Amino acid sequence: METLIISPSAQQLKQSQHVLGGMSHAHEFATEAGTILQLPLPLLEEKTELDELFLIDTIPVTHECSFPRGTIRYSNTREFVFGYIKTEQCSGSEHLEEASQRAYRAILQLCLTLQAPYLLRIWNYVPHINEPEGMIERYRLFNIGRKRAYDNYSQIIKDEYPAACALGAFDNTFRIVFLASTRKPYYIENPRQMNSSFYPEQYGIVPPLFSRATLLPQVTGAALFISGTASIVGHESRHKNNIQAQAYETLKNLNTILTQANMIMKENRAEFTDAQCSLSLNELFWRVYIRLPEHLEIVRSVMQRAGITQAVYVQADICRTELLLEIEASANYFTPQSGHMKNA
Ligand code: 3EB
Repeated sequence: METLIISPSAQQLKQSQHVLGGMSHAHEFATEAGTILQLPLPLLEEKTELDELFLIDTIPVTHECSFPRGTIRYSNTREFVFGYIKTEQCSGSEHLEEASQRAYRAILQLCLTLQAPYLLRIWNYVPHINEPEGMIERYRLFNIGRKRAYDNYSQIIKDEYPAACALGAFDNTFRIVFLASTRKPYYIENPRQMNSSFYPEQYGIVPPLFSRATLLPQVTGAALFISGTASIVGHESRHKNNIQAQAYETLKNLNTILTQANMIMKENRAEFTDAQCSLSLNELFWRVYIRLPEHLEIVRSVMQRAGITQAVYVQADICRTELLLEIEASANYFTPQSGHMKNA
């Protein structure tokens, strides 16, 4: 069985480790290997470990092809595929709803073809996400396209969805990044938040489809992917115009999601080969999306008070206009035998 390890840098690759792919904020990325997406969002703080890389213990093969409206690039092994699809969204180009549906169908078809039907994580970067196109907000059009594609592929995706995030992009490139596996993850919800597929229609006639986290059992423990998480309780946005209160509410949600993951680890010890069954907030790798750069200091001090230092802060628009930040995280649970250092 292959092992996927999440890492914030490619500095200390072991002999047997290869970069499957990942996301980088670094201006230049040293290795040509794998599929690396340079995130086009402004970085709010310079630091050394800026990446979210997926390392793998077999040699991946990388493919890139262009099609009339964009490119798809991916790297895969027998058990994993990581890739992205990029589409230019210029004036007069296809409607976002169409673009979203077409991109999602391409991803789902690829995963089906590669026999890696379980999407673990999707990152969506939608140009001008809060702006209307015609009468409807672009995020809502994006949601319509996503659901149409998922409905077309109900043989591989139904009722349970990958962990995800949806942010704005400041350029005209619509990017969807994905990680899929041959193995099925646990899908985790947050008891403080409504399952997004049941959101009422005030947020759009078609709901966003994602779970709050996914947890993949591995020989070395598990990989955890926590979705973009915001100041939402039930289905309602909380603390309009109050960045500090939104940051605290978001951390409460994240803490609850992590507790759910830790619980699954405890309840399924055997499957997780006796891995450490509890991670704390400071052992995760964090990415914090902030709408207004001037809020950086307030958000960072809330994070630091929660003991979180391994965080990358970037500027992005959030999918609901009243939300001022969104936070996501990933981490490895390790077994004592796996010979890995802890995340932190
Ligand atoms: C929320 O909880 C905030 O549309 O894929 C978070 C994660 C959010 C994923 C998505 C949206 C998405 O509804 C927004």
